[in-house]
Amino acid sequence: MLVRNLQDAERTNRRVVSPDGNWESTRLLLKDDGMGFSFHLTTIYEGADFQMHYQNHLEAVYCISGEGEVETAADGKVYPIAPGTLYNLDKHDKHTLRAFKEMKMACVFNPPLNGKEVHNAEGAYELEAEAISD
Ligand code: 9YT
Repeated sequence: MLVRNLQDAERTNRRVVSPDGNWESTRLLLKDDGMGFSFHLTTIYEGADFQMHYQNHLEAVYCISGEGEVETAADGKVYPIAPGTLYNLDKHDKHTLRAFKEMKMACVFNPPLNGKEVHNAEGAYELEAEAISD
């Protein structure tokens, strides 16, 4: 059995702060844990408005708190985000995420992240990023 606590993890290098100033993410489960996915608690800062394109990953994102929207680039559709919303990038959808109020999100990535990923110029994560060490 593997048990971790968010407050404990936030005090380690599992907490990754994006250099773009849009978000931070505490990565509670990573590739090395062998679950086949990674699981993160992510904060999207109020006012964030940025594009992502996870060409190498699928991601499910569940909103715990806050308010915002996600827009898919291919068709311009805008989906409101509120507590209880789950959006899924099932087609590696290029998208823009906007936070009107700070949002707390639970995120699952397949394949799992290694640990230290931050977005590259295209808004994707590389597959061979460095792992974190506890
Ligand atoms: C919702 C989203 O994709 N935010 C960017 C951070 C990402 N969830 C992560 O690395 O945990």
